[in-house]
Amino acid sequence: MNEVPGTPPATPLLPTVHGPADIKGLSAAELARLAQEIREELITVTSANGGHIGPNLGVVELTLALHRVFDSPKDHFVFDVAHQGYVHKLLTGRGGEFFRKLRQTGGASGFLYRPESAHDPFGAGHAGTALSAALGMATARDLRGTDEHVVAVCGDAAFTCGITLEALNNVVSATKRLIVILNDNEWSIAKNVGAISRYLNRLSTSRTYNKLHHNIEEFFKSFPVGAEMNRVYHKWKRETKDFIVESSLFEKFGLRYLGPVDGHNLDALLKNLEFAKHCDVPVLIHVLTKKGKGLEAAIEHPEKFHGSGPFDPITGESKKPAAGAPPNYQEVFGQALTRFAKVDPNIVGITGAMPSGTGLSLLAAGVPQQFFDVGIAEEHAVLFAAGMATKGFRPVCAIYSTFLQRAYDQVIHDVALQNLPVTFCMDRAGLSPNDGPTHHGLFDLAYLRCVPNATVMQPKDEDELVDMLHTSLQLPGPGFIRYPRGAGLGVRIKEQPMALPVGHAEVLREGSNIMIWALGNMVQDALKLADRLEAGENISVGVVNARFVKPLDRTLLLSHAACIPLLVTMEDHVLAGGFGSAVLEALQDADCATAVERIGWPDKFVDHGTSVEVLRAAYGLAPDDMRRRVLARWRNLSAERVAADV
Ligand SMILES: Cc1ncc(C[n+]2csc(CCOP(=O)(O)OP(=O)(O)O)c2C)c(N)n1
Repeated sequence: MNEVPGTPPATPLLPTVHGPADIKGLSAAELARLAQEIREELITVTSANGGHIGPNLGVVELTLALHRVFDSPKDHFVFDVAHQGYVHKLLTGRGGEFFRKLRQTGGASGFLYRPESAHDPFGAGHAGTALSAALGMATARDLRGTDEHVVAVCGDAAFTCGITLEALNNVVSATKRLIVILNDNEWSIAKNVGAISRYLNRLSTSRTYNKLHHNIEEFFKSFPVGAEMNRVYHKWKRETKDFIVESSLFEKFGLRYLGPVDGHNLDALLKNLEFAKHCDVPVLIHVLTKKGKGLEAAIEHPEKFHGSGPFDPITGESKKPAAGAPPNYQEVFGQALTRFAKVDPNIVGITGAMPSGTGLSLLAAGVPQQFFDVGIAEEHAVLFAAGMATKGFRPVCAIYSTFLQRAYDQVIHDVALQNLPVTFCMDRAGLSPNDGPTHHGLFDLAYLRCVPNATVMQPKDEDELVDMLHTSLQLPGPGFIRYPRGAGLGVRIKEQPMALPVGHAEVLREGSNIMIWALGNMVQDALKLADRLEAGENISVGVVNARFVKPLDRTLLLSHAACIPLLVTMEDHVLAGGFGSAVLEALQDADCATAVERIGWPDKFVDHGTSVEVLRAAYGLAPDDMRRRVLARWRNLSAERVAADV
């Protein structure tokens, strides 16, 4: 912080802010000091815990201005994605220790979250929801006849989402009072893509538009300030601007366009928000911000610091993985796809704004003409893939499990119904612990298992992931491969991938009393569980790597069910409709009453937490819990069998 030499350091302001009321009386200098303290706190906490540091550093002044002008929680701020809500949390009584445990068990969620605060009117985590939700709130307000303000805070990449555009199309027919902030930093996670992004760039750099705007403002500033003058000024500005330069896209949708405004100039932000507050038409304020402002490394590497793991707060250096650490699944996927695409020009990779997260940036670097980033547009990504598949291409859609939820209709109606050969690589299947319920990939088996023509699989390690990709690229219809966040097991990756026999499981360890059927990343846990079950007990426990959930290896399953008293299923997925359910259905269809103990996630939204292990323990899935449950079931079964024999 800049201090005048010889003057005592000012008392920190941030600890005195317990709610928005505490910033209302601060002077301009104090607000600037508070902004600096907030940035320091953001860097301290995210450098330790990881988090969305870049987006939050960019919205410090904007969030301060929002809380200064509006009156939360009476007025509502709806943040798109809500990954940039840390500053809002710090200003709404969620600082101190709670914020220090950001994204950890018992600490603040990384997103807006209704149960966390009355200041979070709408939770999120997925992109593109703010404008629709805010419009719904504004319309509800109008129907109730109340007078609160609703402000949607949308990033520029939100305008690559179909839903945002659908909402934009409805704004004027729904309400006269809505404030939309377009927080334009030119970045999605990667550089923003598409025609709207290019348009915004032209709008914010158009010299004619901006010069005119500036000149009119200067002209009116020379008059005494008054409500009437203000009104005339804005009316005149509006009309003149529309007359002299083509009106903005937003004006064509019926919103009053204000800006572009320097998003780090508090005074300009306050003036524009004050004006918007008194408008009797929906308003969009185009705010230009710098992602990562206040942290050199984050400005230089906006993609890396969009959402980062822990890093050095001074240098921005991330913690390096230990030498010889296994590669991440997404890295293995990206490398394999690039290798395959180099020899087959029909293979293309498609991402919805997640090139680095999915590993597709490797494809972009290696075979750029076979790589497509379509923006945050999962529905379009899947349809686009379907279209390419009709022309003989082999598209690979790399979409996180949680985000594929958004394209469910396209999966069914456009890909599966027409049996088009699109491969879906669903990273982050299973837990995304620090992000929490919006990001856990715990539902994909349930929503895919019921889709005709789908082949659904999960590899036990990264080498099998490559085999599955290779296998899926030869299927006549859609293939879905799910795999977890983070590191693989460190197994050797074969030079030549193997085409797996579809619908066949792999027995890894024979057993005669209990057979564990495990899926994907649970196979390792199953092998450990088998050891722990056998230790000190007179039982024999086998393990199967299920590989395919659909089609399930019924032949092997029924052969086990015929001679093994207890089957256990293990999956990193909710129990309802998942892999264990598939096993139960297969047994039921064959009139087989073999006992099945299912291990998976309960019928609850799983919270955010410090790690997978911590969350598993919290939901009764720690190694000891699993052993206890299976043993109890085994003992009950044994007791029943003894009783039956008697
Ligand atoms: C449906 C969906 N797809 C992908 C993501 C991953 N994602 C999180 S933030 C983000 C970029 C957001 O960019 P923008 O809205 O411009 O905000 P900024 O981070 O630049 O402030 C993306 C793609 C998501 N959250 N939701």
